[in-house]
Formats: sequence, structure tokens, C-alpha cells
Amino acid sequence: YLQTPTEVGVVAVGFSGGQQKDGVDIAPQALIDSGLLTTLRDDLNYTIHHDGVVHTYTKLFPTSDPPLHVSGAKMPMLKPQTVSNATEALSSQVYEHAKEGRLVLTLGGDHSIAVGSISGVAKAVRERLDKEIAVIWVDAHADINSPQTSGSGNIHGMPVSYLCGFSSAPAENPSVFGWLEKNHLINPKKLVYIALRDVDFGEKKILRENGIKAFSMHDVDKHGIGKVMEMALEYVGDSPVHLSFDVDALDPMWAPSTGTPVRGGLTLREGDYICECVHETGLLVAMDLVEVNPNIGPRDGVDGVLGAAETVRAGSSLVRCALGESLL
Ligand code: B3U
Ligand code: MN
Ligand code: MN
Repeated sequence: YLQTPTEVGVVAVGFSGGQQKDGVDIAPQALIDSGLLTTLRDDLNYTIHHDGVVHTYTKLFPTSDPPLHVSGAKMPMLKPQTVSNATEALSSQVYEHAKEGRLVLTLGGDHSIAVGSISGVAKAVRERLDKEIAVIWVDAHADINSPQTSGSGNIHGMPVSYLCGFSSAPAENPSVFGWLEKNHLINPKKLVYIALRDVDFGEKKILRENGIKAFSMHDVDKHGIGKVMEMALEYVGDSPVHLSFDVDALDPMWAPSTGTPVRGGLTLREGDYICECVHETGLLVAMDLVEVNPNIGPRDGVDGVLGAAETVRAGSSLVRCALGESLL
């Protein structure tokens, strides 16, 4: 990857098992229906590799998936085997695209699916380029709880912990994330967060103790998004970049239709700007867009209110910006 690939592998992931609200699973189809992929193909001239399927992985779901009580945890992990099985399948789908040198676009789905997408890209980039990827995680939340620190049991709050190797298959059920190998993992020193503003106490401790780079909304306010991106990209260096974008990084004013909105977030322009800056580096190898939930939020259009359709449009805009739409 000396520049952004011209071929894009798309995986549409209609998966909601990492949290408890229905609707995040219909987001990929809503994004596709809004014309995202045809724009990438017809206007931005990418070759799109997409099987035309929104994957739900339901055939891989266990018949019973009780909450898993892990020793030392306040809350049991919810749907552990379901999330493990779905992300394992996604990981190999993403790997197959990435090993062909395609930029991989994963449309979620809740953020637990990043265990699959990022592990697949990390493995392929190690094999192709003998390099570690950098991950730019744009989110209101750090999603770095371990099963022990989680106050919810929702696995969409834990993917970074598994990807960094801070958590692994629990002794109580080793088949939960037992498929994760060393070459699937990322280097926590090559992880950078942007837009954090709702980080659990236990997560702050994990960030601090592991020296993880993070730009909170406080930093965005203090320095401006221009300087924050300069610092974030300097930190990333020349590593291939996986951009994992949770739409709840945006302020609910711009993206109300998401499971856990947090006020005080990025404007749509700041979100687009992040994606444009990543595009300009030529280092982008993969992007996730997650946590769009068209079932949540106000109805669009009543007195100019922004709702689900506008959240889908915002998500689509983020992807198009990361793929270079704003370049003149
Ligand atoms: N940190 C909390 C809340 C949360 C994380 N990610 C989202 N919400 N979207 C948790 O459940 O781990
Ligand atoms: Mn997230
Ligand atoms: Mn979030």
C-alpha cells in the first residue's frame, strides 16, 4: 500500500449481539440503500468487491448462549459465544479481502464486530507487508473494558481489550474468543483514540497504565480538530491505518440514531475532517462504520429535526470522506 488502494472489499455486517438494542443490524442495508456503494464505484472510481449479502451469521449462533460469569467480574458477558462466532467469521472474510490488497470497508453493526474486522486486517497486513497496523478509534467511548471491568456485560464495550490482548478466552469458557491468535492482535502503542467523552473509571485506569494515546473532546476543544489530527497522525507514523469509526463520536445533533448517544461530541464537519486527514495520508487500509441504529431517534423532517435518515447520511459522508470524496 504506497497509496490508497483502488479496490475496496465491502463486508456488510447486520449484527447487533454486542449490545441490547435492535436496529443496529439494519444499518448496513440502509447505508447501501442510500447509495454509498454506487457513489464509491461511479463517482470515486473504486472497484467494489461485495457479495451483495448483509451477513447476520445467524447460522453460526449457538442454540443457547447464557450469560457467562467470568471470575472477578461484576456483570456476566452477554451473548459471548454469539459474538465470538460472528466475529470469527467476519475476521476471515475481512482477511480474504485484505490479503488481496483491497481496502476493507466493514459496515456494522455494533462495535463488537471490530474484533473481527481489525483482527482480519492486522493478520493480512503482517503477512503482506510484515508491518503492524495502527488503529484510529473514533468514538465517544473507549470500548476497552475487560469482562472484569465492564459495568454492562455488553461486548461492544470490550473489543479493544481483546484486540490488544489485555483480555483473552476466559477459563470459564475457552471457546469464547479462543480463535484469536497472536497475529490477529494489535500493538496498543499503535492505537489512538479521538472524541472520547464517556469513559468508565476502570477503562481510564487501563488507558493510563498502558500509556495509550487518546484525544478526548477536551483536547478537541483545547487544540482544535486540525491540531489534534496533526498530533494523531504524527503518532501513527507510517503504519497502515485501520480507521474504526463509531457514529456516536458525532454529537447527537448530527447523529441521533445510535444506541448510546453522548452529548458534547464532534460536529459532522469535524468527523468528516478526521476522515479526510486519514485519506490524505494514503495509509488507510480499512475502515469500520458502526453503531448507526435507524430504529432510534426522532423522526426526520418534522420542523427540521434530524433523525435516522440524517444519521445514515452522516455515516455515509464519513465513509466517502475517508475514501477521498472531498479532494479537489
Ligand atoms: N462503557 C460502557 C458504555 C458503552 C461502551 N460502548 C458503548 N457504550 N456504546 C460499556 O457498556 O462498556
Ligand atoms: Mn464504540
Ligand atoms: Mn461509542
